Amino acid sequence: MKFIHIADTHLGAVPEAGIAYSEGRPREIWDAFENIIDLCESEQTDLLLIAGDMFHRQPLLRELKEVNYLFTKLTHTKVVFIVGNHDYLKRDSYYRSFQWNENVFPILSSETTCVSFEEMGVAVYGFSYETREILKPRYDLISAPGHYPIEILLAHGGDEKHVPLNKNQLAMNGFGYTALGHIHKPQIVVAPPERPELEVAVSPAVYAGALEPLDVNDTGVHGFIRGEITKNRIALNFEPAAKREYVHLEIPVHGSTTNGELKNRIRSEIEERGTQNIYKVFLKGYRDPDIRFQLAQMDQYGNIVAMEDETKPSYDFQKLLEENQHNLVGKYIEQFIGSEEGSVEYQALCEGVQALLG
Ligand SMILES: [Mn+2]
Repeated sequence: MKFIHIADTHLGAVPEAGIAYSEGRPREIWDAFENIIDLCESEQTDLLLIAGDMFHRQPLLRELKEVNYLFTKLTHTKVVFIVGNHDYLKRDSYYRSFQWNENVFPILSSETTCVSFEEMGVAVYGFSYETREILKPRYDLISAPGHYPIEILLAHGGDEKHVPLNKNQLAMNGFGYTALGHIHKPQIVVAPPERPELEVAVSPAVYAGALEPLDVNDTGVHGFIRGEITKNRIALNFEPAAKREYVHLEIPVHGSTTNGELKNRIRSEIEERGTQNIYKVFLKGYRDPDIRFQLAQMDQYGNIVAMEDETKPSYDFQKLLEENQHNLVGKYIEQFIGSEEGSVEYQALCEGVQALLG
């Protein structure tokens, strides 16, 4: 059985993306979702698993119609989804009354429910959020009943307020695969055994991660999981797919760095890492005390969402020492002068002088 596992698509989100990409970014989130549907169709994937937070907030009726239209393009793939904490099942949620196409099997109960596909020998288990938070570690109590050759758990959560997870419990839950959502960084929680015939049976559990990154701190690659599972064996691959990445860029500054030089430096660093990506820039080190960095000038591609100037002024300590021989500043400089740039002593010298002069 071939499957694709996605999570946290957050349709309807308006992510921070800089001047260049902010306007188009909500559409890109939808396009990423549509690309997955097209991929399922072209590969004739058997099962598409969506592990919660398909929407960023309560879906509008017309948005469900758009999603359902995309699902109707699938001639072979069955779709199973649960609802997460972002798009949780409010009392008047459109999820509750919507009529989905016949290949779509939403699990819209807050009780653990099973969706089965006899022809594939597959059953998917899961539950949806009816509230923004679920504090109980409910997945600890769910194990595979063993009624079908292939049993999958579709799950959302893993932090303190959203169904805390216990890795050891997951590993022993008996499911052929636990398809996780909620944590946006793709990661393996329980790895599949490399040689299942030799190893104690463990149940693999994986976060697909957000299909597209949504937050400036959500750095690194994003995409989805492509898998193939039989009764006794599973193959899993993470497939990078996101159009953009958030990148945290540290730029070291020196005593001779000017605005012009800094601007060129940032441009070439961004060109090297990709102008399609979205950046948070940190300036580090000791700057010429005469220079003020003009941060507004530095966003040449319109893809910097935040800049933090963490530089400190570097002083001409010899000159300061001469001018302050008989006061505290001079006494302080005497203690540290001559220490190597980059050492703790040098840092103490710079920060202490800055504090004393301030
Ligand atoms: Mn979530």
